Amino acid sequence: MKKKLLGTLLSAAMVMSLLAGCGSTATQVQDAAADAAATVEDAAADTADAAADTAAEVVEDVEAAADAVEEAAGDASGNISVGFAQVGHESDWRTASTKSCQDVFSAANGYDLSFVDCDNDEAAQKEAVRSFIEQDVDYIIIDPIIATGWDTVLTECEDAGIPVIVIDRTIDDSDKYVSWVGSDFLTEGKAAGEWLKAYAEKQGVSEINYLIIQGTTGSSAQIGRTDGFREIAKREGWTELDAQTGDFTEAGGQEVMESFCKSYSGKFNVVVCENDNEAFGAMTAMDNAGVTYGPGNDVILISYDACTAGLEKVKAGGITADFECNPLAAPTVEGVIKTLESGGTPEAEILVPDNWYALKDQIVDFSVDGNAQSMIEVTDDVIAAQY
Ligand code: GYE
Repeated sequence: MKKKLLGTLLSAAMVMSLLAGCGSTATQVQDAAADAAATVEDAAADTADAAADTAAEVVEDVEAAADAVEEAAGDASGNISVGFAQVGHESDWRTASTKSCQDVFSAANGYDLSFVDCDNDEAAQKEAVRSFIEQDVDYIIIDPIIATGWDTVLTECEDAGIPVIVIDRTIDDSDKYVSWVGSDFLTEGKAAGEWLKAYAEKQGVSEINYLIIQGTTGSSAQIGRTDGFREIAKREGWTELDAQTGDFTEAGGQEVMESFCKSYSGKFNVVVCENDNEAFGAMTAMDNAGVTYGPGNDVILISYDACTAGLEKVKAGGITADFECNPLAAPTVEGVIKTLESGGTPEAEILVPDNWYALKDQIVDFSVDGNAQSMIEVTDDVIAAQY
């Protein structure tokens, strides 16, 4: 608009001067005026284009300089940038895991942490990893929601030269990561099964009809716990009435247990919940259905995780035995990063040890794969010391 206005004003001025100075015919004057206007407009357009080009170049230069300053500042701070693609916020265990990571990878400890809660969405988790590649972080930590579907994005991390550390759940279809740090879910499942065998014998319970409320389908925590428990169940000839996922949530546990109470009323004497939050939901459902559980009652209730709230339910006589999964793996992950920073090679698999918990009368001797296990009696002090 401005360009046009300028052109028109200049053209008018030239027409006036032609009319005054040369005494030409009207047509000649009009033609000359049109030519002059076109020339001025072209010139104005060229000038504006050149100015726009220069402005764009200046903006680019300024942006590049800002990036360089930012990078230099980051390097100067000496901070290590870490992207963590967390599963979600489905359970007490997850809350403890997130807190542990945020505490360890804090600015005070020399880290810039990009934390993404993936809300149990597999696609969102892959996108989070890709956003860390875009940010060019120094390390990527992944707690894989499910165990498969990882090779493509891990190849992208490898191509970008960013080391990946897997925490908690495992990846089964790719080996493009430096280390895995977590618990042995298969052993947890077997421990629950072997404990049940010994405890049922002690109680004189000869027939076992069990239900499983499983974790997120396809997660290694679900697969390991289910497989481990089933291995013992099969060997002992127990009957599995049903297995359904409660997605590691309290609401999911309650919903599944409500349907189990209707479908298998009076037929089950063991309920296995693959985490504490599902057990809390199952307890509500059993309360509503008038089913009693815990030591000395109709149903033996087995759970995994053994976070504070879970141990409180053991102490209160609700959960019969609780098989821990330690969520505090972040300090070990930091050890892996420190090893890499100093040019070393970290171990490919680092196991976080777990404990098994019950009240005194539910503590029995048992072995897993020939290894004698010990249990911890749940007391107020034990609960207070738990995460
Ligand atoms: O048992 C459950 C959580 O991956 C081991 O995920 C973890 C499991 C944990 O939601 O509570």
